Amino acid sequence: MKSFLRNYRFGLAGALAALATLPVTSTADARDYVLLLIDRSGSMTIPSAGTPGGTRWETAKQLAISDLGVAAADRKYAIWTFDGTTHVEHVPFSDDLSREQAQDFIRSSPGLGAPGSTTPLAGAICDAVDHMLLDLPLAADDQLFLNLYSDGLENATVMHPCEGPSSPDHLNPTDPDTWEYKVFNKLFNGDPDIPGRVAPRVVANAAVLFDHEIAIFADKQNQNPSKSPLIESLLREGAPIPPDVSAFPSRAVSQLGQFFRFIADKTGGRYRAFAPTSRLPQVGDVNGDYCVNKKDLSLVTASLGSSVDRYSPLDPNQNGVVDIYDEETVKKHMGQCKQ
Ligand SMILES: [Ca+2]
Ligand SMILES: [Ca+2]
Repeated sequence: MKSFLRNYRFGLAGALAALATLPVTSTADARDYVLLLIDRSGSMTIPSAGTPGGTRWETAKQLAISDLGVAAADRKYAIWTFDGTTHVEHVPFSDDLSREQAQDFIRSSPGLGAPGSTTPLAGAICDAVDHMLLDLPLAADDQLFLNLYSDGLENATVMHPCEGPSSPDHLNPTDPDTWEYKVFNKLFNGDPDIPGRVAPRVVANAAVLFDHEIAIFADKQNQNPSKSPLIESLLREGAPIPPDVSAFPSRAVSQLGQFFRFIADKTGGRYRAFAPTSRLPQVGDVNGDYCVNKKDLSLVTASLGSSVDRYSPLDPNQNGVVDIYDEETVKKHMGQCKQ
């Protein structure tokens, strides 16, 4: 089993490495499809001190609004949430909202509604991938982005091809019963039951709203399991506590975040983790100082035309090239800072 896992990972790594050596083929008429998938489960009501509004839910919405500030040649948006046992399609691609209209929708009331209930994470990811792969009039150069905002523990996907128990460490894609295995496969090749060995079509950008307390308290679960914030968040969702969760060591809880890192890394996307006190990113900031100023513009201007990895901060629109739209993103947010 371990050798299979090793081969699986090396196979993907090899495919991605081969892709990285290819010339960038982005064309002027290529279109981006960005599906924002936001966790609306009950645990998203947990306080998040760094955010105006004060909850993970508000943080997730602010991150989505910020990510919508990225300029691109031709970009279409869909906005989904998930809770209960399925996803909710608030804005379909066919509405053809501008990025400003999409931002306004998220800010609006009732907009995305309010969080509550359980977390059908696996089914929501798989449904989103299916929608993009099967329902869109895709051209070869079109890019597909799945922007996921979640605090992330699957506990409610039922009667679904991606249904399954949690992997004990959330990182073992070789156990064909688990939801992680099925989500990996769905992202990598469109089929939840066939291990991915080809370059993924969908780029997953994963933002995880993480609570360091979970890892700290998880070590003490055997002594006082009811005090675990992770378990309390599940109880808040009205979800049963899966046996593997009640037995989580802190290492494994940390690997919950690793699941999101894994899907982002292996699909060429971005992984970001936010603790309750984390500063949120400033769109247009390419040097990591949380402000947009002439330094950012100089960095982008000096690199115009350069090929970069899609997770490079110099490439906000993630098309693998520092282009005039990246420059536009910086200019549009000039002077803005995140505290
Ligand atoms: Ca900056
Ligand atoms: Ca770019």
